[in-house]
Amino acid sequence: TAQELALPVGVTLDRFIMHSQSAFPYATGELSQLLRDIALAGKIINREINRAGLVDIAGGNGTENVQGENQQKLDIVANIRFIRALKNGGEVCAILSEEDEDIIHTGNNHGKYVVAMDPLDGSSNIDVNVSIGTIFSIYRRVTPINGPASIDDFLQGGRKQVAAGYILYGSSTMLVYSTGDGVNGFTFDHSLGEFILSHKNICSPAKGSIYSVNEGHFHSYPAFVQNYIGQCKVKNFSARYIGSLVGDFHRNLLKGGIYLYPSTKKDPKGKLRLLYECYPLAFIIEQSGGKASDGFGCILDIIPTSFHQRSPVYIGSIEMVDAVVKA
Ligand code: AHM
Ligand code: MG
Repeated sequence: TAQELALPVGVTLDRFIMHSQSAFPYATGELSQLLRDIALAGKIINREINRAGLVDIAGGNGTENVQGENQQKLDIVANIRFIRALKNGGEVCAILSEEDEDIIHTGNNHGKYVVAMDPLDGSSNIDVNVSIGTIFSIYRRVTPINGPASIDDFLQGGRKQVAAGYILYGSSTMLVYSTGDGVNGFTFDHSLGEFILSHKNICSPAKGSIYSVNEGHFHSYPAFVQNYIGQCKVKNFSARYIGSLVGDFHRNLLKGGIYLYPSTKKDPKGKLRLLYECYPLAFIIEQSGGKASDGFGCILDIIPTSFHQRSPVYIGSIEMVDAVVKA
């Protein structure tokens, strides 16, 4: 496997992708190219985010950006940039985005892949200079090549993902992804303009002592979740909640912990979206040895029915996820 083809930390993402390609079940290179396109989109969004604090100043001057677009909110900008990168890359025939009701046809009908994504997650943190992220999920299309993509390409189910990952725009910018052969993390080196392999073969610790949940909604959570939060307090666990799924997930992946977004009385399916928030992170957590549940079964086994459907999610260290379900 690619993990066995040892590559040292410090190699570039391009080198890593090239090296791993030989281990892909279908080594035609298209998935490799698609991963490079996503990395490029991540770099572009990273650039936009880094100057976000200046946008209002520029906007005040009535300026437009280089493409002649009016200055827009960052999540919209990220959506546009991502779609453009995937269109130009050519491997993707259609995209599902949190920002758009319907799927977006790229015009690349020969493309073998579809991508579901949340281009900029953690919207409440965008304007206050706190970590945000991009989440993506990749499927091989099931509709015939050279024709249009359809809903069937996106509703294949979480186990059919061929790759998934996220980009975290934090104190460093990181790309973390899996093609079903373990999880690897790459840190963006600004001076080189490259993602560098920094976190090789990430393994989710089986136990943890961090819990991440919006406790303000405690009284509307199901009894088992309230019980579990109670257990965390008895055990003196640390509460850590950024309100950016990617950031909270990433911390818990590295340190051991659980992220919870339960159902509430008002939102029986919780808040997070199955196709481009829960599935991709569930893919990553399982690939790293952790677990993702909706309180009943594995997130990846949920049968999808619509583009923007929601699901409760309990995700992270395997023993913690098992404990919440039993609580
Ligand atoms: P968004 O897609 O509108 O940004 O919402 C998703 C975000 C997650 O990143 C975060 O974990 C969660 O919403 C926070 O929600 P809440 O403010 O209800 O705790
Ligand atoms: Mg989101």
